[in-house]
Amino acid sequence: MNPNNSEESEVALEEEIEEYIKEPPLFKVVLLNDDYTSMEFVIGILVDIFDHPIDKAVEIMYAVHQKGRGVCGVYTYEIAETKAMHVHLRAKENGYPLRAVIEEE
Ligand code: TYC
Repeated sequence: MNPNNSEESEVALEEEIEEYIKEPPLFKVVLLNDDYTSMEFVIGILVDIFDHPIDKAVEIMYAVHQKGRGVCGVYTYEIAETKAMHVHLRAKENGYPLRAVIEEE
């Protein structure tokens, strides 16, 4: 880039500003059904890790149970990754195979 070209530097500055103000990408945390994890355990996960009220947690759990998968929340990348990690840690501690995956919106 030519430092004496004000038009070029203006475009570069505009690009930099646009990058700075852009909303971060969002990621869904998707819970997967399995045949072994107890319904109560999944409801506990949805309440404790995803902050759903109990009635909503029951609704999501049944939707995942019936459809095979379901969104439990939408977050920025690090938060989505951390929540999925907590699901796996807690499932492992309790001997369940429960899985959560993250998908860009
Ligand atoms: N299918 C499980 C059962 O019948 C319940 C379940 C629901 C498991 C949702 C995982 O993400 C899940 N005990």
